[in-house]
Amino acid sequence: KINDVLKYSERAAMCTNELSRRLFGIMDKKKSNLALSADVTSSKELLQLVDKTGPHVCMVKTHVDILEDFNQEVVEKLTSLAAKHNFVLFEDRKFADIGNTVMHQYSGGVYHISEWADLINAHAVPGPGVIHGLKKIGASKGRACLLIAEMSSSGNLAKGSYSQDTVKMAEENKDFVIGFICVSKVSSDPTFLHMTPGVQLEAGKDNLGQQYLTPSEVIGNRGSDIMIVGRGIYQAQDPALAAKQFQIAGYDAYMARMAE
Ligand code: S5P
Repeated sequence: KINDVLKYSERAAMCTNELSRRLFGIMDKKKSNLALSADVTSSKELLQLVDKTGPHVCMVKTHVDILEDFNQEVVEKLTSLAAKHNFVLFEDRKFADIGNTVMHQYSGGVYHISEWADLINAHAVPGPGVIHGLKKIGASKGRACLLIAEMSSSGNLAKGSYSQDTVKMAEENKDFVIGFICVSKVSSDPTFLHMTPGVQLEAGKDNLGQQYLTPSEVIGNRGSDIMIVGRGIYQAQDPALAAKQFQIAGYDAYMARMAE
């Protein structure tokens, strides 16, 4: 069997990393390859949004540093919602510094990200030291990391040999790196998760360089595993309904891919 025809449950069984196994398991159980990008700026709004859309998602991605009123209680409540709805919590911090600095940024400061986020991400630009620093903090807590192999924004520099070298860096750190932020299938290893931002029900762009693809393009044609949707859900009239629509579109695209 090649990667494309493996089910989530089969891929879960192949994973040695606890978090990737859990995430594939959630995708299978909830029939969802949808991640909500919960980019709102008030905690109340964030928690309401996550509670409403929780049944439809396998993961919630946060930018806690955009919250106007961040406090410890917010992450406690987010963690309870993650347990209630069974999803993975991903803090989109995009670490991009030397190992020693990212260790502090991950564990300390105001946010203590390593205490509550299951998943984080990092740019590969500093070299493997960034992964080694993050791993020192996160691995023993059962956390994991994605590397940003590609970006969705126009004119970005993460392409060609940079993307390829990022994949190599992930392969060399498979105990902690479980996949990629990317817009194409960058690895054929079925234990790596490909996660793609820049998704709306219709293709297009915003006025600051973001480029949107559809669920069927991302999951069906490009072979990504998880689609990350922000404004397509939280700016909709009815975010729960929008989440449900994305869930169905993404899962249908996965089923169609399996049937090919
Ligand atoms: O290349 C990227 C990587 C990320 S993680 N492009 C992105 O847009 N993102 C994030 O995905 C971005 O920070 C935002 O939180 C989300 C996309 O949001 P949307 O509102 O455009 O769907």
